[in-house]
Amino acid sequence: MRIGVVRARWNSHIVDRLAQGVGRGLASLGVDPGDVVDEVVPGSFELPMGARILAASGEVDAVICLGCVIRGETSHYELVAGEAAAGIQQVQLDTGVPVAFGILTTENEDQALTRSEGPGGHNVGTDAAVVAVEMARMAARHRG
Ligand code: DLZ
Repeated sequence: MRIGVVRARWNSHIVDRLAQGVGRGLASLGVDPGDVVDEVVPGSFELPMGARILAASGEVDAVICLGCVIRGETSHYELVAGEAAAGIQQVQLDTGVPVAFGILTTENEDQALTRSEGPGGHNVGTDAAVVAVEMARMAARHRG
């Protein structure tokens, strides 16, 4: 199984933690690191386009999008987060390649740290890895 990971450069200190969670999640599910295609895009707004490029390439069985949009830091919060979510859904429905939503949308940086494996938290990147593999396996089972 080959997995594409598209990361936003915005809030990279948080997104890097999500990427580590993805790595651990994929490894625990038996995905070889050599079968992971990594790409970086400027921000979460560009994640759907990055996902579409990978999904359409035929190189990967699923894509994981990683980003972090913090409300307190942007007046564009609703726009960036909403367009990223809608775009990702559109890409997976249009291409038939599963795209996992690993974007943190939080009120502040503390919440983002907790959800990327801060104290008492978990890692949303790991969740996204599990989703990507589950959906890729489902797609493979039903491929005609
Ligand atoms: C412009 C912007 C702002 C204000 N905030 C964020 C953010 O919190 N998280 C994120 O991933 N990206 C942000 N961006 C950048 C946009 O996603 C996009 O890269 C630019 O608007 C250029 O299209």
